[in-house]
Formats: sequence, C-alpha cells, structure tokens
Amino acid sequence: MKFAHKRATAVAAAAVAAALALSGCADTGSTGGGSSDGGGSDNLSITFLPKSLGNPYFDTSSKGGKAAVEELGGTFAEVGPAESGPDAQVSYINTATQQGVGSLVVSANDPKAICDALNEARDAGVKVVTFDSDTNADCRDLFVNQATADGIAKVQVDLIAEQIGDAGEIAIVSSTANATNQNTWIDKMKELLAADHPNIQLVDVVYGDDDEQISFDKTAAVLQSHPNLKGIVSPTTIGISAAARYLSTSDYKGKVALTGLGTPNQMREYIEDGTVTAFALWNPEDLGYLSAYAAAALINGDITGKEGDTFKAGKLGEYTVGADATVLLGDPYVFNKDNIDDFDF
Ligand code: RAM
Repeated sequence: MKFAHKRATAVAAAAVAAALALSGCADTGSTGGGSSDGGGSDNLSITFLPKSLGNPYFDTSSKGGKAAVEELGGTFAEVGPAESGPDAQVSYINTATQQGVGSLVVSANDPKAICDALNEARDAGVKVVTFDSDTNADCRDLFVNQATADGIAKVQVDLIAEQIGDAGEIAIVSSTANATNQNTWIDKMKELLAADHPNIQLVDVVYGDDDEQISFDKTAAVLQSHPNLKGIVSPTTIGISAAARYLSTSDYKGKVALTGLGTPNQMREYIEDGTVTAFALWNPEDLGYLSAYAAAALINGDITGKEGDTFKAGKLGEYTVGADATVLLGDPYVFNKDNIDDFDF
C-alpha cells in the first residue's frame, strides 16, 4: 500500500529533493510554454481547484500537489469557492483558462454543472484532471481516483455492520446532494446492504453540504427523527467530524455508532473519547501529489489518458492509466485507536 506515514513522507521528500538537486533538475521551470511538435508543452503551471477552500482534507491534498509541482519545477496555485455548490467553481475555471494555465486539477461538486467551462478550458489547451470527485468523463482528460468506489463503499459498510452487530436502522450524513463521489459511494453502499446485510435498514440520507455547522445540525435532526437509529455513516471528512462533535456531548455517545471517511487529525479526539471506534480514508496528500504528476504528464505529452499509458509519479512510483481515463491511487485504510497516532493529516 502506498500510504505515507508521516516519517516515511518526510524521508521520501528529502530523498527526492536531494535527487533533483544532484541531477540539476530543481530549477524553476518555464510556465508560459506553448505546444511542441509532439503535442506536449512545458507550461507546468498547475492550478488546484478543490470543492471548496477551508476543508482540511483539501488543504492536505493541495499540500501534496504543491510538493509535486515544486519537484517538477512548475508553478502551483490553489483557488476555489468558500462553499461547495454545483456551479460555484465555474468562475475559477474561466479565470484559470484566461490565465493560460497548463492544467486544472479539479474535485467536482457536480458531474455536469462545470462541464461547459471545463471543455472551454480544454479547447484553449488546458489539460483537465479531476481528482477525488469526478465529472462526466467527456469533460476531463483524466480522473485520479483515490480508491475504487466498490472498495470505499465496502469498507464503510463493513465498519458500520461490525459496530452495530449487523442489525438495526442506520442513516447517512453526506456532503452536497450532487457530489459525484459521495453519490457513487452511497449507491454502492445501498447495493451492498441489500445483498449482504438484510437486517440493516438505511432509513435516511441527509446532506450537510460539507459545511461543519449544517452537518452538525443535520446529525441532530436525523437522530431526533429516527429514535431507533443504531448507527450513522458519514462518507465525508467534514460530515463525520461534525457528527462526532454532536455525538460526543450528547446522550447518544456510545449508543449510536458513527463511522465513514475522516481525517486522523479531525477524528483523533473522538477516537480518544470513545465516540468513534474506527473510520476509513486514504492519504489525501498522496492523492494531490499523484494528481499533480498526472497533470504534468498530460502537459508534457507523456500520456494522453489512453488506457495503458504509464507515467512516473515521483516518490509514489509508476502508474498506469486504466479504463475510462482513470488512474487509481490505492486502497482505503482503516484508522482506530491503535494506529491513529501514527498519522498527522
Ligand atoms: C470531504 C469531501 C471530499 C471527500 C472526503 C472524503 O472532504 O467531500 O470530496 O473525498 O470528504
């Protein structure tokens, strides 16, 4: 598994920096290059556009993206809306297109709403990489997926089933209603519940919009409307930490289970106080790092997004483009009280 432990990350980063310095490749690079004969360009100006700013998950993915762009001698930028909304990213896409960036690396709040803007960017020569949350496949060059949707759904269903004794009512506290990633995972979770967990009933799906307070309030409301609730699954880092904050000081603490996708730093106190026993995620820093390398490979013309294309992603090694122009980071990882202190993101 390519999971960066905090010490391993630091060691690997130092090794890469040393290698670049030795090979003389650590210059600042050009950012205004046009296309060369092979269809590639040297315009390594790479802009990250998360679902929204101020989310520690995306702060961490951008940290990885920035490290990769710096290793490559390019120019990193991060822009984005304050709140996650279906078309809130359009103006940022248009601005980046006007600026002539080499690539936009986007986590989409909606599969369709930003497509026209992205396709205009692509017509102007910008390579579009989606990561974390995809658009429809015809509006991007490549999707860097954190883990398979089946794997992400299964780890959460397994965790909640184990935590509630495989029986009883559960609810989902999701992010925004249109989020491509959460909606895909929720559909897969429903399939798994129906197939393998006949005694678990999913009674509600509510949306906290990846906003801490809305997620907190929706958690309170869903617990009130379903007095027999045994567990909550929150497949969003903002949702699960807000739900944990609510549960931790309520009478439901220890009675209603909570799991889903969270960052170790946001969940640590709730693991320590017993509100949550286990949750899952991948390493967002690695996801950002891989996405930046994929963007650079598209810009350089090393890959086009064709199945079987390969490229090198620095300390993470070589990756191959799979079906539907998708690159896969790895497997989800489960955090609990025994391992959470090994991680710092
Ligand atoms: C939130 C966002 C992001 C998702 C994580 C798990 O930070 O919704 O898109 O991948 O949770």
